Amino acid sequence: MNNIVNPVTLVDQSFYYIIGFSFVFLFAITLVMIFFVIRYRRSKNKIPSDIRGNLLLETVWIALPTFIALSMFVSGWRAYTGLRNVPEGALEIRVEAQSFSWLFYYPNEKETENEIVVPVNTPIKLNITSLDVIHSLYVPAFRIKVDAVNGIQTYAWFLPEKEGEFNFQCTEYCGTGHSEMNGVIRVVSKEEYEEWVNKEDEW
Ligand SMILES: [Cu+2]
Repeated sequence: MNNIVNPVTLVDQSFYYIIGFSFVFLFAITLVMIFFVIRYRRSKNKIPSDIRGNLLLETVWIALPTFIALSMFVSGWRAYTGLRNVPEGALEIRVEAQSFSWLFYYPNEKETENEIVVPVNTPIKLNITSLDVIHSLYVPAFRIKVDAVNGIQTYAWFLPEKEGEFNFQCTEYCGTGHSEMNGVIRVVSKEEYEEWVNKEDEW
C-alpha cells in the first residue's frame, strides 16, 4: 500500500510549482521594468537607440518559456492522472446525490447519509451519480471535486493517510437546500471500520 502516491501530494506539488514560477516572474519582471524606466528615461536618452534582431536573445526567450510552460503542463498532468487512476484493491462506495443530501452504499449494502466512514491507509473509490439535478462532490482535504450527474456514472478516489474527520460539501448550486448538502468523511482504524460496517443499521 505504501507504493501508492497520494494524489494530494501531486496536486500540491503542481500548485506550488506553478505559483512559484508566477511569483518569481512577477518580481523579476517588475524589477527589470522599474530599472528600465529609470535607466532609459527620456532625459538621459534623448536619441533612442535602434536595436535590431539578436539571435541568442530571441532563441533564449522562446525556448525558456516554452520549456517552463511544458513543465507546468507535465506537473498538472501527473496530478490529473494521479487523481484519475484508481489503484488496485480500492474499497468501492456507491455515492448517490439527491436534493438535498448525499447517500452512500457500502459493498454489503450498508447505507449512510451525509457521512462516510472509511478505513485508514486504504484507497477508497467513490462511484458517483445523481438521482435528480447536477450536484458536485467537493472534498478539499483530498483535492476531489467531481460532478454528480443524473444518468452518468463518474468516480473519484482518495487515500486517507490520517485518522480524523474531513468535510465534504455540494459545490454545484442545486436548489434551496444546497447549503445543507454537506457531510463528513470519518477516517478510522481498520478494526474500527470492520466493526462499524458489519453493524446493523440503527435507522
Ligand atoms: Cu447539491
